[in-house]
Amino acid sequence: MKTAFPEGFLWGGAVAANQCEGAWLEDGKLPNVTDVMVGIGTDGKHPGVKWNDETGKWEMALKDGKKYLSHEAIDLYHRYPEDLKLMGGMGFKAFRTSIAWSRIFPRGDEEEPNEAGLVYYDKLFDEMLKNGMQPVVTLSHYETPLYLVTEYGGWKNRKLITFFERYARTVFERYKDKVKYWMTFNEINVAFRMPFAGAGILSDNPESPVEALTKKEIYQAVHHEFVASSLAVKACHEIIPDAKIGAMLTCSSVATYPYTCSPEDAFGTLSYKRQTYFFGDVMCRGYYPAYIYRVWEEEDCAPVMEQGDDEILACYPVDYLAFSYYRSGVWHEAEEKDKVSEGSVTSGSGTGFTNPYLTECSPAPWCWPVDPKGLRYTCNELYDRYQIPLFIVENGIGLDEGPDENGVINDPVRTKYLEDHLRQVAEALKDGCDIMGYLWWGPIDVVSAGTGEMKKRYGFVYVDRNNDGEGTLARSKKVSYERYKEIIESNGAAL
Ligand code: BGP
Repeated sequence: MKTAFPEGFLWGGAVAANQCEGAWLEDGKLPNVTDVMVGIGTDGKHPGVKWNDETGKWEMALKDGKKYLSHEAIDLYHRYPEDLKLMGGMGFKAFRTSIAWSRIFPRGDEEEPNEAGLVYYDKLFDEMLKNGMQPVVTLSHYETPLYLVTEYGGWKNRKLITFFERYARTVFERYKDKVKYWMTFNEINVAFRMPFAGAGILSDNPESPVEALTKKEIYQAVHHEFVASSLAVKACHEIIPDAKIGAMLTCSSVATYPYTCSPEDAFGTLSYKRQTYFFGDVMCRGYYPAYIYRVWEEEDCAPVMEQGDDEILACYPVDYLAFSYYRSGVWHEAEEKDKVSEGSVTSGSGTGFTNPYLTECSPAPWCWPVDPKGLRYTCNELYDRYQIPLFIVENGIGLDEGPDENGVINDPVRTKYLEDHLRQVAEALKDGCDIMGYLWWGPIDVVSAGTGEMKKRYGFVYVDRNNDGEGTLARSKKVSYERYKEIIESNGAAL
């Protein structure tokens, strides 16, 4: 059987420490930013922090009556041998997770790492390798240590570059023989839409932790992240010469289509897409794109840069571009431009207008439009623009499901989503796009990042836990499990 997928294609799945590990304060770990939010979408703008008048600083203040499901999550921290065996059972070649930065440097500013945290990831990566999977590791998946935010102001503060570089060098040294695929910041381009989760920053306004942040502050934080990311690329190449390190962006917004063929909608779409490209342009090309200088000048929001920063960006661009893709969007200039002028660079996937040409969407209340061809479109756009390898590190559909009376979890919608998207990946490969691999988001049910629910399930493996936090945590295979296995076994020929 013929397949478009190259030999060595990295088939697999992806999760993030904060959505699956649980054990949020175990073995020396301290909170990170996502630990004080139920969901980054639901209370990202009003996280569990309060202003302390005496110290003049923010401090953690979890909200009464809220369920922070991620604190225990699916307890992967203790159950990883069983879980990784299940992943290996599908024939995964790669498994993506993040290192929880605050397991390694609990506050974030220590000189020495926490050995217990390092030991945990040693065991986790060994187990992945034992089950035939290459670890693919994100250095921070919305996981800035909270202490760095409350004490230092998060990424607004240039000191975080030093702390991040120390952390990156520590884990590169420790795992250099085990991990050959790295990424710096998960979905770095959400910084404007979700500044606390994405860029680990809070305002200095006691009334408004997030909404009072200025654009200038966000550009500043992002600039620091860019420099930190480049220094991590440098360190990775020095310490692990045979490793690859990438940028990671949410690229659902790359598949944004003009609502009409009016030049207004066409240019509006371009401007909207630039809110995502901005991040790729700096990290893949190594310099700020021309169009951003106009924004900085007109809106007086240019970040302060130090001498030598441009050289760091230029010398250490990323090796590949990793991205998530879930859905496409529609841009209607007349309706959307007000929202844009409020938020200028508000990247991520705007919901936009309903696309009448798309007939499927994920179930309510999430309602994400399903657009497999949008994935081919995205691959082509990104490859045309950057000409570096692409890595699809998140794609999937969240469904509310459970076992039927016979204990079977039948999920044909997930299987169809998987097949339809993979067929479009095959098309993109035929188009000439260089794609390293495809990782399904949440191959085992995890806590949703956006809403903090268990109910929004992406897995081929079901986890018995509900939105109230009840359940045995037992794992069981859904029907889609065998189909993904078959596709992987045939290297895509069975599609
Ligand atoms: C991406 C995040 C993931 C993930 C996924 C699905 O933006 O990188 O962490 O969870 O989206 O989103 P959700 O969990 O909100 O359905």
